[in-house]
Amino acid sequence: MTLVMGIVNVTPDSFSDGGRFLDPDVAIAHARSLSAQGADLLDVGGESTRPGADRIAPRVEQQRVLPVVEALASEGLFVSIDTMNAATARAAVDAGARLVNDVSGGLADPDLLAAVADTDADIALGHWRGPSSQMYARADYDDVAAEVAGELSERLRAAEVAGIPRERIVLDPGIGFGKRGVQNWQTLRALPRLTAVGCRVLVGTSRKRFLTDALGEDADLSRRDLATAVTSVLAARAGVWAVRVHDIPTTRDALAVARAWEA
Ligand code: PMM
Repeated sequence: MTLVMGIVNVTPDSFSDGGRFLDPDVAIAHARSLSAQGADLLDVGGESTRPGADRIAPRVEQQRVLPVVEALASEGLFVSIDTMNAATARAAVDAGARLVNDVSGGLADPDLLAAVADTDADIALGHWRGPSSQMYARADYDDVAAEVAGELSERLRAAEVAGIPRERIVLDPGIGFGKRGVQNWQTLRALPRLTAVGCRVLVGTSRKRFLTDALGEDADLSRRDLATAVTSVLAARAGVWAVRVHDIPTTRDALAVARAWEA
């Protein structure tokens, strides 16, 4: 059964919820409510990856996320840390995180893979072609599906060489990361190619801009949760392990309906 990962952005500037949960107590309360709504795991992030975003110091990132990770993990919740920094990954695992979610697939910080290898945590490796400040600088592909699968296989190999066994590795095609509109749809259509690699796969489409290709340019954020639920169901049918979403009830309902259809 596909798991639902709830998004907890402790940032001032994430594209759909920036600034809403910057206070740790507000972020913790939000995460608890996502859990009560049925999120299977909670992805806590302190650095926005919205297109154009600048990097922040790991110290600032840790001030934002560590109190939240610690509080949620101490309640027995399954916490993932969304970070590209080895030091933050290490500190978050010490605070109880069980999954390190690196959208850069270990490329942004050359120490991250070895840092995770030293722990018992799992790792999600995202497909990434450079920082958010230059999000679309390398969004050129001859065959986006093949290139995403090929580049992720290289990151998988790098993680294994660093000492992380395959059972602890999750692959993520990085929807919206270095990919423009149609390239995201082509990547999603080819998800079975990624699930065939044999690792667990994670997919995040939630509220992302490419959804307006289907909904129309004027589809604001409030109209994107249903579209997210549909793409999440289609991803589940392609065999993914988890979907990363903001709105838990809509996606959970959609997944339940799809399961009833298939039962
Ligand atoms: N997308 C965002 C942030 N973190 N992590 C993974 N594994 N996959 C994603 O697609 C992903 C991610 C950006 O979205 P947000 O700003 O709404 O959190």
